[in-house]
Amino acid sequence: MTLLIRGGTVVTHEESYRADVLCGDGRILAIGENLELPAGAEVLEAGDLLVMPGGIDPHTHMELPFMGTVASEDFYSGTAAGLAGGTTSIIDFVIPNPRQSLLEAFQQWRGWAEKSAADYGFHVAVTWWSEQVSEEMGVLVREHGINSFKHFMAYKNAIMAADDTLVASFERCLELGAMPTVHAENGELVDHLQRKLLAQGITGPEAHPLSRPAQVEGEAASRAISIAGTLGVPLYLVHVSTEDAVEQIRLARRNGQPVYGEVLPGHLLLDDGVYQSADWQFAAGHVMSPPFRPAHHQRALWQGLQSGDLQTTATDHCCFCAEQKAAGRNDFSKIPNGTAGIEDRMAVLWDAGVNSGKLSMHEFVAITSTNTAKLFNLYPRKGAVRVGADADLVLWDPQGSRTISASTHHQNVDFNIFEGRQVLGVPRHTISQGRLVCCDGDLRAVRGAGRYLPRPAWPSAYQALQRRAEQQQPLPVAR
Ligand code: DUC
Ligand code: ZN
Ligand code: ZN
Repeated sequence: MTLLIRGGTVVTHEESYRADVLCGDGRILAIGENLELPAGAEVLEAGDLLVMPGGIDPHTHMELPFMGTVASEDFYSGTAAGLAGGTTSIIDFVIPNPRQSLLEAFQQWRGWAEKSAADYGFHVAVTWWSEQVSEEMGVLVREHGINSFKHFMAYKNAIMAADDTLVASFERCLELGAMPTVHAENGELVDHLQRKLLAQGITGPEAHPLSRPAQVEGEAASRAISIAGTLGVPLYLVHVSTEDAVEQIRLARRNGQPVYGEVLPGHLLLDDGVYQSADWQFAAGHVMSPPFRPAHHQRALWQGLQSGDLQTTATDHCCFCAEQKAAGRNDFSKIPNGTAGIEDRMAVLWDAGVNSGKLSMHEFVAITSTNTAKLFNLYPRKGAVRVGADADLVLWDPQGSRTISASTHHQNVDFNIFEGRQVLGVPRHTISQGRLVCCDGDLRAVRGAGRYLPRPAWPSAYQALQRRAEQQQPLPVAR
């Protein structure tokens, strides 16, 4: 199928210019002014629309078995909702049970993901440690295109990785040229505070943020950064939500340590007031970890994006319906943690970031797509508008508007943390693998059309970092 996008303005992370874009065989075939229309090609008039790389969401949990239930959004419905919102690729997480083979879990997730409507990759979580885990990490890197491993520093007695596992796994990542990533919350403190609050009879969702205060994230971020710095391995922190963690990242980067951070639109825009609602379902609907924070943290997160100390935006898309959240009716620690967002991430960030003047449209492309592609070795296949890249594009309408609501969204969940928010700037059309998959609100997602994205590791670059750490040379100061 050949598609000519005619007359729009191409916007990348570094430039913008008027051009036609010709797509065929799933790729971008040509970019230029007044391109000739090949015989049989479909034409999409872009007019005043911006032609940008499709969004990449580096943090989703489709159909995740978690906290005694399974996330309501599966790989088809979730990636379809992403396409409706301009996101054309995801990186989801394989999360093995402790003592489960990583390879077995990887194959399980690969099977579930076959129904995806958009391209997908995986980070693999290290939830326990043994010689077998170490060997399987090697197999995943060499044979299955995995270049990032996730570590949950929280969720004690479930999937938490304690310090011994972090150290062993980070060292293994270094050998393999893979990126360690962390969910930075001190799981011991969370466990302790949860018990204490319950013993005091505080059982509602208002206890959720009290059990996970900002220091819990700051401490874990600092510890993970110190471990990575000592070993000489890069580090990526998922869903950074506090000023404390941004400060740790900023300090490390100022010392030349390769540390990267991701932020979620919810943490940029919502505060912990949501947990005070008298409506239990409303408050529980916002229960995710890390929780929404006192408002002053938002300023630090925006500044982190503006300064480049935080590079990516994600959603942690992990959906649970009201009846699933009800499992924690008498005990907040049993409310399944998770909120939706894949459909709204780009529009919310455009509206709150670009329209407010906090971000340029080039920075918007960088934080919604290009930076993720670069960090996780998908660039320039993804995250770019250039000849040879995958034809994954979003045609953005800066004048279009939408009111976000669970009653109209495509996400398979009955709650939306952005309910009622009006956004100016929306995806008008989405193109995946050169196919028009969402056209003016008409979602044409195809079950199973998504492809697995292997992501090669970077062994030689990492060996240089390791040598530098071993020689204990001072790192150059970043400017
Ligand atoms: N946080 C959530 O809210 N849900 C899934 C896992 C996580 O870390
Ligand atoms: Zn997490
Ligand atoms: Zn997550």
